[in-house]
Amino acid sequence: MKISNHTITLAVASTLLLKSSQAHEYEFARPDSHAPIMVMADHTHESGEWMLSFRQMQMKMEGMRNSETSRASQDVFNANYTVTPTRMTMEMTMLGVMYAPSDKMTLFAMLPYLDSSMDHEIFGMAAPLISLNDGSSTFTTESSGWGDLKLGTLLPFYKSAGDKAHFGLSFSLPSGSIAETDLVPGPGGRAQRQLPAPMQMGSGSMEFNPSITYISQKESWSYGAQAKAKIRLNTNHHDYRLGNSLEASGWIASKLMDQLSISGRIAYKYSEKMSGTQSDLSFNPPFAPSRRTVTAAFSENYGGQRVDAAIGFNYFFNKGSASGNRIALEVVSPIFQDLNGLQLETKLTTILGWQYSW
Ligand SMILES: [Cu+2]
Repeated sequence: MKISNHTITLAVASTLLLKSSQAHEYEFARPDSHAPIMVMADHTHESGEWMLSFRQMQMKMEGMRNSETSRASQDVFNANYTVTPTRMTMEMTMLGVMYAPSDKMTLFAMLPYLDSSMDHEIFGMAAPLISLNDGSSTFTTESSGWGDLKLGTLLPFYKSAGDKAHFGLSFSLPSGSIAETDLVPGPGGRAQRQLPAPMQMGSGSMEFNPSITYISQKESWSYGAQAKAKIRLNTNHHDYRLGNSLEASGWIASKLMDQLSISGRIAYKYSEKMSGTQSDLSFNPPFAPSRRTVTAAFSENYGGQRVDAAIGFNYFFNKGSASGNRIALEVVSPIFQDLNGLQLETKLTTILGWQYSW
């Protein structure tokens, strides 16, 4: 029996045709077409589409750490600091808008509102000297306000069946205050004093944020990865510049139902030390010239590296009057922290988000 070349060609061609018609086409209308909610600039839109988003994030930090080891307040006092942070909570509300003037470009803007609180402990012998009047050796500072406005564009550069990739280019403008003060104990007693950088609303610097994102969608699951950098372009008017950072994140998501997906994500973040000096804060108290003020006043106590693990859920309203709405939740926990100098350890971060596109 003889099979002609034509028959083979036909057979191969029809197999390929069948395969390609079964190959997954990228679908926007499913819960995992957006990354886990903590990932920003993760998706692009089609020409003429708008999206509004609202994220509510709570980040908790507690206890001090040097490198990979937890440290007690006494260890911080032994390192000659007069005050140590013991706990910090940051609540952030992030408003976002996206618009695609064409399939080749999505524009976005994001503006955070921050509400932070930091608890401190004072070195026992110094407490009476920097006068808390009530004799207490702890105090809390608070600050809140709008943060830095971010404006950017997302540029898709690759699309093939269920796979997509885009570049992100954005700038963060120093719109957030870096002059936040609160009642802080110090030489001469409790007074309104400049708060350290982690309690400020913005970085005070112009920032350039490039990113690259890749997403692959299968029939009932998907995965994605994003790398991004934060490059601080100038020293702010308080004479310091927060360190540049680099972050890589990878996730996998599975559709549990048409409307609901579950995700797992791992992220690695590296940040440099601060450069410059927060001169309002980093001095040696006159009553004890060998001692330093608070850890967060000194540049060497900034930066480090961290690995986070996260679990998340995305819910997409795909029918009815709520169609186009999305809600999402992600809970993030560090699994590795290697911090420069002495800094607060990050604990749990939770983020709840709502998105609506039309
Ligand atoms: Cu969007």
